[in-house]
Amino acid sequence: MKKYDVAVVGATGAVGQAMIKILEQRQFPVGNVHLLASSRSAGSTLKFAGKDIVIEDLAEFDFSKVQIGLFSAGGDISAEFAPKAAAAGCIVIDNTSHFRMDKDIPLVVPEVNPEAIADYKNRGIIANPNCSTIQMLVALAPIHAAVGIERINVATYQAVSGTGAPAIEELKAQSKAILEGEETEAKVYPKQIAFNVLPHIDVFQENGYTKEEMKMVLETKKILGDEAVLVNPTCVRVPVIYGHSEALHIETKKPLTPAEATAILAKAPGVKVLDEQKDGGYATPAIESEGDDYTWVSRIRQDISHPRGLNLWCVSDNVRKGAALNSIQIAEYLINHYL
Ligand code: NAP
Ligand code: 12T
Repeated sequence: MKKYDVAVVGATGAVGQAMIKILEQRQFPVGNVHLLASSRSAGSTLKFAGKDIVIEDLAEFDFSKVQIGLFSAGGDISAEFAPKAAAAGCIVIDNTSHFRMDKDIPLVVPEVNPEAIADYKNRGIIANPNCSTIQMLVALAPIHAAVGIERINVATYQAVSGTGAPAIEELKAQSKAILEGEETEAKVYPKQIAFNVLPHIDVFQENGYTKEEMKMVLETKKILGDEAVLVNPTCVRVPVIYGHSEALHIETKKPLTPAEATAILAKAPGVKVLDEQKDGGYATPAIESEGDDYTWVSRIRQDISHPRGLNLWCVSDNVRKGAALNSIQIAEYLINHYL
């Protein structure tokens, strides 16, 4: 079997660590692997497939050594190094928001618009969408394809792992301090996240929405190829470590009963329906989604205030399907169809 040399950029981070684990678990045909991070980590080692691999400094890496680069070291890093890597012949799959809305860069959820991957030829870069957009579209694209969706109202309940390893530490440290009756310290988030919720993810925009909310609006239109679809988001951080949840309220073009929606979703790729309408008969981030590849859908029911309204609850591991797994699915499609 043909093998591909792969660079993981941001290998020490929350997403990079998940990338390494998923490359191993899915037996991606990796030839040589290069684990890249900042000069702070260069020289120390990480394990890949049972071997110790020395971390290399991104700033000094020669991207002509690899065919695929999985980038998750922040938008500024991608802005500088992704075009350089692409110029050296490495195809970049980028997890940051930097290139997502560029017209000539494909923005891909493999269950939804894999055909867009063909456009990697434009600039040698493929963008991975935002975690909240990915799981929402895995759940809603099959309904959009069947009956059309006019409008999506969504409230998210997002895990701290979305912000990276330091945020996971902050939630744990604050939780411990509170349980021990001590003062808490907030560094990563502007207010205490333990035993609290913050209606704020990413930076505030001029229109009063946050950047995370606007990603959901703009990325949804691009991925569905439907400029008319309306998205009204509120993004909220909750004290969960892994797994984002979303309350989805949709208005379809043609009416769709909850039973019909359930039948569509039961056959949809990447979706698992858990909707027993009894105590515990629904998906939760810490129990069902953590470490799992599926987008779980529960609480499928008629909007009692709207004739073409449907409500759903969806949960997915934000670091896996929301970032690392989605990128590696893109890489698999790329090698199977184009390389
Ligand atoms: P993290 O845990 O804080 O890790 C950051 C990683 O970036 C570390 O490996 C770090 O290496 C590396 N890095 C930082 N500065 C660098 C530099 N100057 N040169 C080379 N490497 C550098 O963050 P994370 O959660 O893994 O997220 C990383 C990025 O992925 C985010 O900024 C975001 O853009 C993207 N992301 C996307 C999604 C999504 O929705 N698709 C979700 C989460 C994250 P050191 O250990 O050497 O500092
Ligand atoms: N600020 O990739 O904080 O656009 O949870 C993903 C997650 C940005 C992104 C977060 C973020 C992204 C977060």
